[in-house]
Amino acid sequence: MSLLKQKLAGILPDQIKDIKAFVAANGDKKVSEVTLAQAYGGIRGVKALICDTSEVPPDKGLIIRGKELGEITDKLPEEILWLLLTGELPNKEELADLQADLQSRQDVPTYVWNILNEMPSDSHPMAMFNTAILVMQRESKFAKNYNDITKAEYWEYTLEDSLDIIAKLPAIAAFVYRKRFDKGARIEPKAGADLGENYAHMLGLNDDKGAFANLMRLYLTLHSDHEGGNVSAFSAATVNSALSDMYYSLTAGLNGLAGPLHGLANQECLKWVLETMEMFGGTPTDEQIEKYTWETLDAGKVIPGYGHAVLRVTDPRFTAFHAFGLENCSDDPVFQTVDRVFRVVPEVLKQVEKISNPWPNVDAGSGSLLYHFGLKEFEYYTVLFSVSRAIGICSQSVIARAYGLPITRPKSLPTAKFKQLVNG
Ligand code: CMX
Repeated sequence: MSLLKQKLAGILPDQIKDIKAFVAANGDKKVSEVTLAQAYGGIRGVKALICDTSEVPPDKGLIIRGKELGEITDKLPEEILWLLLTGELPNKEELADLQADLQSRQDVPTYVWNILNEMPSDSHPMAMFNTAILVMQRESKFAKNYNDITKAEYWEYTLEDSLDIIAKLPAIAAFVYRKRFDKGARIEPKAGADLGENYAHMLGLNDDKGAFANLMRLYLTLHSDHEGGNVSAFSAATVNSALSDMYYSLTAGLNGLAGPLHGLANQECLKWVLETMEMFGGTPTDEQIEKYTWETLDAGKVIPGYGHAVLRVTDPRFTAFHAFGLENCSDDPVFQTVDRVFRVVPEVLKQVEKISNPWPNVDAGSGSLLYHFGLKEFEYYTVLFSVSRAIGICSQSVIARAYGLPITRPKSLPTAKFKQLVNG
């Protein structure tokens, strides 16, 4: 048994007992109320979901298992996976065991390459990536064993599927890139490389100094989890609550990530930055950025990479990417533009009354760093986000199955019934 599974088998029973007792003693206590505006407003702020892997306080941003992001940006994605699942960072032996386990699972079935090769050449990279995951559903150990296992064992098979998927995603994502953008033959994984390093290697971009591998590690760490209510995590959790296996659940979540108001914003954001540069013939001045920001808003469009449904401060994930940019590509004109946009756009958005949060989110800067290292096909960026988000979605699902959370089923009402409720 892997050390991760041993660890979880050791800690979960007490956690489950504690939760059962907590709910039994306090089940009728009120924790949230729902206003009509919330019902018609994307259920914002209603506290009705459980997520023990991470939390996003509006004034702080992402906290993973009690650790603020600034404390863990130097960690490997594998360490973050362990942290999300167990609540602790792994020691050296545990990390090595997890890495060896993932490496033993990284072979991708040949039919995945065949199916990707047959997809239309103008397919969106996210459609290719999600198709590849979904077509592997036949490998699900949860689905294969469902009729023979007890509810108490669900988490173990969800963990098995999760590790199988997470281990394969870098190779699949790298192939989607090389295939979709005519970059040449598929590159085999590098023996002994960690997840981020291997992903960078298989993408096949020039990385003499290893800085791109570092960016991939950071990228996979920063996007991994963002509590339970975001579209990708919530969609995946809802599907998983029906006991659909991880292949079905993860693709459901990642299909949500493919939307322009969620993960696709990173591609939109770089597009907006490059448009600004093209319009003004190079790195624009503050005044030019301000002008283009107003033009975008007046045209009824959003400024991608800015605003957030929960956050009310600069996203610490943006801060981490920004720090990486200052260290690794401060003389790059695209990064310089992102830096300038960061100075100007919040001041403009503050003047628009309806906007709750004028500050940059995770997507505002990451594209410029990828662009710097030659990953210029911004339609691909949400795939990168997905490889990382899979780590959080899978972790949340393992925990949810361990807690035995039931099928998700909030109550909906027709507008006429809401009118009756409000008017008495
Ligand atoms: N530019 C222009 N208008 C914006 C805006 C922005 N960056 N952020 C919010 N607004 C607008 C909203 O569109 C909304 O307008 P309407 O009432 O006319 O529809 C209004 O301000 C109020 O929105 P809000 O309460 O501030 O924000 P929401 O919780 O409704 O939406 C988000 C949050 C992220 C969808 C929104 O800020 C947005 O569209 N940002 C740009 C896209 C983006 O960067 N998305 C990535 C988010 C991170 C992620 O999930 O990956």
